[in-house]
Amino acid sequence: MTSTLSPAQMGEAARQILIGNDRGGYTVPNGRVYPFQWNWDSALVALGFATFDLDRAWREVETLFKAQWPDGFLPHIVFWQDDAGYFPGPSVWASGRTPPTSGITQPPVAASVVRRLWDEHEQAGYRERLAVLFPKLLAWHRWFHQYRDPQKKGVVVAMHPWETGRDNSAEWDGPASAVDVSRVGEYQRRDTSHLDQSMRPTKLDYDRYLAIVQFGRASGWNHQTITDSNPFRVADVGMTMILLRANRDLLALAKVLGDAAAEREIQSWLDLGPVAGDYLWDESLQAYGSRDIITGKPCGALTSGSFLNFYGDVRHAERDRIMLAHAERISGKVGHMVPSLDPDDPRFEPMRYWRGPVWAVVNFLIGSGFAMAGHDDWAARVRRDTRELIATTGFHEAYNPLTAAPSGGDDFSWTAAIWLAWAGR
Ligand code: 9WN
Repeated sequence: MTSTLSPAQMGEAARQILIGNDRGGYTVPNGRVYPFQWNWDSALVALGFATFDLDRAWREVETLFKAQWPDGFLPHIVFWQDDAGYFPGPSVWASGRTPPTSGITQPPVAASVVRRLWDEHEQAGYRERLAVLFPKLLAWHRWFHQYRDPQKKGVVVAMHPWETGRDNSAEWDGPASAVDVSRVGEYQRRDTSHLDQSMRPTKLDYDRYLAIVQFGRASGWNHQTITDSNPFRVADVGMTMILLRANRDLLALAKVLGDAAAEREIQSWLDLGPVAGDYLWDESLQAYGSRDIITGKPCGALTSGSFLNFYGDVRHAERDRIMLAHAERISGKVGHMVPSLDPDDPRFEPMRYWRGPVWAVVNFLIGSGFAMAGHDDWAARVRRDTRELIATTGFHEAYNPLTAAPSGGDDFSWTAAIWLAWAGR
């Protein structure tokens, strides 16, 4: 696919990807590499469906919530059917649930998606579906505040790099180095049989991923045990800002439904926003960043997650100015914003997954944040760069910020969805 396609042809190609990856009520991120339902992929994919099939969009989110656990937890993968093409599959997670699921979660974008479905599309006929989804969303957010914010700072503590959705970000290198990998044992990765190893996390990364899964599994996926003693516990700037935004959106939905008790509860979470902002501001980096809550140390990396402060509506005049100066500096180094790692960081690798490549979905969140904060030039820049990357190269998983070359899988559902809902509009 190249830029020779007209906008109408691009739209049709995007719709065909969603239709092709639809497995009946849920959409796989990519048929070969990721053959299950992923949490934040699915929610964002609903925005794409909403541009041509609103009922199907609501159904995507409803299907995801069918896998919610009784305590409100919403898993990062739902294994509606087994498939040997991905590792680790349901038998490794051993969640003991029906349907089988993983035991970790992912960035909570669902409430923000549901608010958009409600606000920007046909409402007639959807109020009852909103009323059914709302308590499920509320329960998931309550679960985050109960189990993932032990210090009550309004942050989200990720218990696994996979939870952040930014798997091998340089932020996790320090905290993950404390994870004991001596008893991981033999295993066979499947990702590297589909994709070039140079675009994927390393063997050491995978050993650590597996060791953390083994800890959770040994606990019987007991969320309190995980909160207290998981070997990896990091306040993630990305998930924190995404939950803050999602809480604002959930509050708006509580108002639609006239649920005053929920409004009060959600407002109490939002009141912690400035506390979270202070905790995640890294003085030596002069940027927002993640922080290891076991050692108390900042992770020391400026990533695309850092720019979600605007999306999270954590406002602070001086820090906002500094973040915009970072955007200016970085945009002078890469052809396409927003790289997943600062190109001035020695660990920057423009083709290796979350250590450099640009992700259309993250650009959508960052761009939306810039727009909400009134930084229209930056919002336009990020959207234009996303459009160019997709139009020039196709609907890939991610893109090299220097050359626009594709990184990872092709025919990617959420990239197609972001084209339909935002970048290609
Ligand atoms: C592990 C599906 C998912 C995304 C994540 C992305 C990648 C999985 C993997 O793919 O993670 O969850 O095996 O690499 O990092 O953000 O949800 O697209």
